[in-house]
Amino acid sequence: MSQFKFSVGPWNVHPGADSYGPETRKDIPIEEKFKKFAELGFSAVQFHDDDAVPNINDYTEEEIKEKAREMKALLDKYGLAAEFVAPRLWMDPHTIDGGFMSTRAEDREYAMWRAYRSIDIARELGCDLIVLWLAREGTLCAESKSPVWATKMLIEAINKMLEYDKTIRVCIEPKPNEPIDRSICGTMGHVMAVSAATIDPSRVGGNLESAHATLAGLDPAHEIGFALAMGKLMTVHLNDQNGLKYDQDKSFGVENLRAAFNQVKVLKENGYGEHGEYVGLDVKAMRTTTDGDSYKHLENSLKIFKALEEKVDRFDYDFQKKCVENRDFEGLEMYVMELLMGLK
Ligand code: XLS
Ligand code: MG
Repeated sequence: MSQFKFSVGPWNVHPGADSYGPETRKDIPIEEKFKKFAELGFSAVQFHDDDAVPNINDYTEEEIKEKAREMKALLDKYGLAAEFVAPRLWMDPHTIDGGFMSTRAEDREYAMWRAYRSIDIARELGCDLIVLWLAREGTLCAESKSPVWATKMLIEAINKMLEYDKTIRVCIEPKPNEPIDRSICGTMGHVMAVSAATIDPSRVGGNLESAHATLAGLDPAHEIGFALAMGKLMTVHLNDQNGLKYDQDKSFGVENLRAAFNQVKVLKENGYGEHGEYVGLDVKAMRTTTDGDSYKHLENSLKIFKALEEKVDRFDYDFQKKCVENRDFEGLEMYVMELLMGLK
């Protein structure tokens, strides 16, 4: 039995299209996904603004709130909560050159419109958390915008959100690249600095995604630990990644088992979840996965996470202490490997 509550987004179950090929699976209606998420033991659903209110541009602010209330009723039907709402600032024509730091004022205004609607939707869904994955916030051409100006535009946008709703919390999900070439806020360290620069740092934190930390050449558990040390880890996106290439959103633990073990360990050791935080997944099935296995990557990720919880529960902290005192890190490392391989 896990000590954690888990969340997942509807985009984690998808028809398999990628940049180089069409869909390979049937699309699944969101209500069917909610039913299965509840059956798999998830407690909450992550949303983009237009997951909750499709075709969001076509509606007035009041109509958007009404449609969000309809989505809330659907969540209630399956006993699911909403964890967060994320403005999807990477698909609309207004976000071709980013949102908050677009070089066009009308596009920056559009990004704020989506950010404010995300807050409205979050409130109707009963949650107080906004996630900003800054997909296109940066440059494709380095000289197209000043990194100083762009960073200040991000802080200004977050300040406007904090003023729009006096208790909403804003959580940046850092990623160093893709689809952008040079990201403005690529690691948890950047997120903590941006948080400190806002009008209310207590309401601005981070969402650490395992694959994004790996793409930055950093250790996910250390990125998690850094945010925990600052008291600003608002959620996580656990998954895995095979080296420095495109974002793979692989099932949790399937590539880097020891790194996954240490992510679970740092969460457990530091009381993550005690203030209602969820363990969020951001995983995608392989394109080759068949319709019948559309949820298997979610099941696998949960199973691996829970198995690693048991490994952490069995971790011999006395042995660790002795190894550290004797500077026997070879012995400690081998103990961890034996624990993970089931030899201990
Ligand atoms: C990227 C983001 C993305 C969601 C949330 O990893 O998590 O998957 O769209 O914005
Ligand atoms: Mg993510």
